[in-house]
Amino acid sequence: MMSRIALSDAVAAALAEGRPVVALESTIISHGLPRPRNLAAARHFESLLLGSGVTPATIAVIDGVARVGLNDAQLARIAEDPGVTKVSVRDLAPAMTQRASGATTVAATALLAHRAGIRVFSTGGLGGVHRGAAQSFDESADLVALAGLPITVVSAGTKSILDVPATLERMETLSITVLGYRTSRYPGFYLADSGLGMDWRVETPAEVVEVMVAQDALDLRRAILVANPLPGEKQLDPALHDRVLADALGRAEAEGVTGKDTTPFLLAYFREHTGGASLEVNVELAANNIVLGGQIAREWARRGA
Ligand code: PSU
Ligand code: MN
Repeated sequence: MMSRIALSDAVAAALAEGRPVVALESTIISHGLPRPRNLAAARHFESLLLGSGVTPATIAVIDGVARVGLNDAQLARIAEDPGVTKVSVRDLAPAMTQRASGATTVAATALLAHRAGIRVFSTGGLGGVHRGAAQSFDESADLVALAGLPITVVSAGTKSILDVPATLERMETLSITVLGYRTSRYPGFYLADSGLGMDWRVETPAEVVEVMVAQDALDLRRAILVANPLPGEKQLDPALHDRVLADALGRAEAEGVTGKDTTPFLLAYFREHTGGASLEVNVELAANNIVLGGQIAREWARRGA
């Protein structure tokens, strides 16, 4: 297995020396953010970690090679090549055998990060249960993947384009531990508060690491979701949000958008109809999660756990 996954020299050295590493997904670059902002954002995300002594490991499949840690040309390829597809867990093996290039979702990124020995992963917002899933069965593979991988994922909650209460119910069923970071209100991606509560709250990266250690002691191989809201003053205007969301869902239905195209479609709709404000919020919340992921990874490395 390992022979099919290529670690960059920087990531391999950091892991071998017990230094902190944070995994980053690439679908947010290829399908979540528009060109050319996506490449600038991808570089910015890496620089946030490098600046605090943490090694970034952006993950993607490039010409059939599953790569953990990308160089700048590979980052640019993900950002700029329209032939780069969205690769989830089930797509990994055929993408590799057919020498395809794909940006990895949260699910596929978490899998490759875990196989490489990385414990902390920062993203924007996870996939979840889509609205209307009772009919369409559209539930992101992110949830099932995280249910089976011992990795700590920092995210700004569940995208408000999804059915957030149903997503929390599924995470309970799948036994994904949810920790509110300095909040008891489950964050709503573009919004600081989804309107739903959480059972567990932590105040520090060290507390997150204690939960990781306790889960390891129980041999509980499931993800820990650290739900990290944007500060209230940085969230999208809630009235604008609610209006655009209703329109976006209507357009998706009218245009017959389904399956893996749904999330990119809704995110793009938001961008166009908020005058780019949702884009700024998306970059901001991802950066916020990357900073916290770096702090957790540093604490994890410090404990030598
Ligand atoms: N969060 C973002 N932007 C994104 C995504 C999440 O801020 O583009 C991507 C992630 O890669 C996630 C995927 O895994 O959307 C979920 O897609 P789906 O709903 O098709 O599973
Ligand atoms: Mn889906």
